[in-house]
Amino acid sequence: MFLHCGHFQFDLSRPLVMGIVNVTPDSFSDGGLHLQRDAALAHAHQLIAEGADILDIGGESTRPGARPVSIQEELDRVLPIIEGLRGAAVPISIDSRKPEVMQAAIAAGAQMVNDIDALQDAAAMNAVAASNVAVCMMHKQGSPQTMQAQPHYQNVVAEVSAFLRDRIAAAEAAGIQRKRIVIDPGFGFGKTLAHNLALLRELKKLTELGVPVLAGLSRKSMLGALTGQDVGQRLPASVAAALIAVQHGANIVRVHDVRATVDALKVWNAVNGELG
Ligand code: HH2
Repeated sequence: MFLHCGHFQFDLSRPLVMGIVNVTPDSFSDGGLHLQRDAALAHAHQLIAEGADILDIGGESTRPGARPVSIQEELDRVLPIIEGLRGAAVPISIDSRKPEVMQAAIAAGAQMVNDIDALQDAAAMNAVAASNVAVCMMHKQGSPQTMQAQPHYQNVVAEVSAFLRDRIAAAEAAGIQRKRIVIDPGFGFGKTLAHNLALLRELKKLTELGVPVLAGLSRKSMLGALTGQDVGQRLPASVAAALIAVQHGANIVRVHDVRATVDALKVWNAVNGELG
């Protein structure tokens, strides 16, 4: 299986690590845009040195109950980082659900769009279709403000899979080739602990849709629920979750702790896949 992100190509014979670079005031010392830019760029370069295969740049927190950010505010946060990473050794993904931000990010050099709304906005679909970038389409139930209120499914795995199948079809109909498409069950996005565990246990079912599967479990509250650890103490649980996701078919893991995840996957690769 292949993934084309702009001029980057991955053959997916080994799992990829997507490193998270948050450019939100709460994620770095709140010292204004300039300091924020320098801190985010330094962090991005560190993640590349640690072995990240893709960097995911986000300017809006999607945590349950998070405050929405204006288009301009999001652009002011992410564009300087994307521009600063032009020519980097790895593709840059823009984590946004705003078509205007996607478009500006692509123009600034992003090679992937990570959309938690799965391109359900026609303008977002068009922005990706009109380019050669990859896209990650994620499932969620409800909006980040309300999604954890009362998630409900008859069969979470079947429903998430059906949704993602429809999104793949819609993207292909809009002219986005399969080799550019990634899907994601959206751990924690309108899901109880039991829903998240069912999705992780049966992640293989999503691989049957024939496109790469991305799993984002890093530091999530489900790991807090399982371990009793605060968000800053969830590294061991996050590495375990990433490995389990890969074991169950994930092609890409989206993580904060790149070095630890890369090391864990080296062990996985040596036993199960390609060496190195
Ligand atoms: N999770 C978050 C954000 N973006 N994108 C994809 N494709 N999959 C995910 O699971 C996913 C995502 C979580 O958002 P946030 O609360 O902003 O935390 P962070 O970006 O630090 O993970």
